[in-house]
Amino acid sequence: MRSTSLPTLLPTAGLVFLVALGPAGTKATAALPVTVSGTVVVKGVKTNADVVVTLEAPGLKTTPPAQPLPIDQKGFRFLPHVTVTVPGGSVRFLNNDPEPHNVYSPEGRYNLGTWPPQDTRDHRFDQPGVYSQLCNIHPDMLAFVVVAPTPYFAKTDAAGAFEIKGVPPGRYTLVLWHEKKDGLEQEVTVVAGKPLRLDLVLEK
Ligand SMILES: [Cu+2]
Repeated sequence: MRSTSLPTLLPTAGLVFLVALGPAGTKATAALPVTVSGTVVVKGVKTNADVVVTLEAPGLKTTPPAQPLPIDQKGFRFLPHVTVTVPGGSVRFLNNDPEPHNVYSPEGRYNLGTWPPQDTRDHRFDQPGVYSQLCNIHPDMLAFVVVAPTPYFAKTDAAGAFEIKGVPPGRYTLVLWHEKKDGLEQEVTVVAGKPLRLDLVLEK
């Protein structure tokens, strides 16, 4: 009733009133993205870090980063241990050690060869998936590149905390990945104007 009579009588005041308090105001915020955050506790491992959290739904568009994401080879380790990107995204391996390193991936079916200190190699990932990164000179070296089919992803810190900003309202499958766990899938609904907080446990 109000929405039909007010604009007729008081066009300007009516409009302001509706945007601020009325149903029109609710509509205006409906498309506003939401922050999805929370924690993941990973049972039976030393740290809650390096869990990849994704919010997946059919038809989500992804844009690869303009620059390759760096993975350092330093102290005979890959740093970071887990890297997340989207299809079309590249990584750049930098040998920061005094000896040669190699990179190969069984899942990716590539071997980038062996290269000397301070040299780099790039690799682009076109398909979603999890790709282990290994060095055939140093069998203890291991890293993962997770190629997510969604722009809405995060990686937990040592406390298990994660935050995904800018999620449009809607229904998603929340997917957790951890290198030593089976993972977890859960349906979640993101509601406009309501930041979503999730406290999750990875048991097995
Ligand atoms: Cu190596």
